[in-house]
Amino acid sequence: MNNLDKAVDLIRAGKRFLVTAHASPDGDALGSMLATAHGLRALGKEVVVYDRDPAPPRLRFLPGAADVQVRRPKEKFDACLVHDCGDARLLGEGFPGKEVTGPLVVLDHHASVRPFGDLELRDSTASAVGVIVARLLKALGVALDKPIAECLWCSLVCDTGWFRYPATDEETLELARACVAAGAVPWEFAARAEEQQPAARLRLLALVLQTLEIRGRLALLHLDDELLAKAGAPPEMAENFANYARALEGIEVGALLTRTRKGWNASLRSKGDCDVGVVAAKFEGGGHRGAAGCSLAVPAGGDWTAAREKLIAALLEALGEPAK
Ligand SMILES: [Mn+2]
Repeated sequence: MNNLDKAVDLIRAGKRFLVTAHASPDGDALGSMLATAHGLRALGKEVVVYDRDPAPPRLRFLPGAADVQVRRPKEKFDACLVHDCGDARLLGEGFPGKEVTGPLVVLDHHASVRPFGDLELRDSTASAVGVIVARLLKALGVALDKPIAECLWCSLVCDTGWFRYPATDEETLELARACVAAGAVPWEFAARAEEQQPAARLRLLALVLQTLEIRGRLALLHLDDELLAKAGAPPEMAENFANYARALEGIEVGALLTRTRKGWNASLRSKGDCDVGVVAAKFEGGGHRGAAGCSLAVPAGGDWTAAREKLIAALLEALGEPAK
């Protein structure tokens, strides 16, 4: 029996399910877990959607997004479906134990992972977790209705960069077509998710772009509390700013290095042979070949510049560039 069939049996046999995703959910995490939640409810199941953090404001219009519970569940579930998460630590501190969650069914597409599920629906070739959710819902006989289609659309669009990243394949586009047929409206999603940006985000971008530093085929951007305060923006507004660094001519890897209270956070993007997921894994982070993230703690009294150079040296090494 394959894992998909096992998951179908587990879901058919259960009544109450916890549905979750990695902390600080992005469009794929949020869209895929909400699609699962709608699908399970369509089967008459009781569902609690939990995440350590609420849906990002720009995606709170998605059906069900406002109901994501951040209070830690205490009741017992028959099983827990975990989305877009290659490492249990990414669920965040305080994630409930098995006595609450029941067995963990992991739906994920990360390649660099520490598997932790009791049942894994893992496919590193899937362009978004929404693709894996769609397979599961199809196997369960759940029809694609409008709320499911809108959530899956969000998952697809966010993780494929509007259908352009390398994992975008026929299955992705066929699912996208099915979502539109079921009522997802591409421009409606775009207009709400991307054409309502707070001015503070653009102000922050303008400040961050001025920090550009180029080292061979590596382009670096910098972010810290001072820039955030100047722009009046929260740090999550800088999501995907590293894409601007990657998009430069002659550059293969773009990185946004954020100085936090605890150390450096690196948001990494690659467009060539350099696998930034592998680099991030060296610092206990993770992600994909083309997009990954990691952190490097700086202890009190530690050397911030040296820590930053350590990250940069790892990137230059992965790029085959001489460190200087
Ligand atoms: Mn994802």
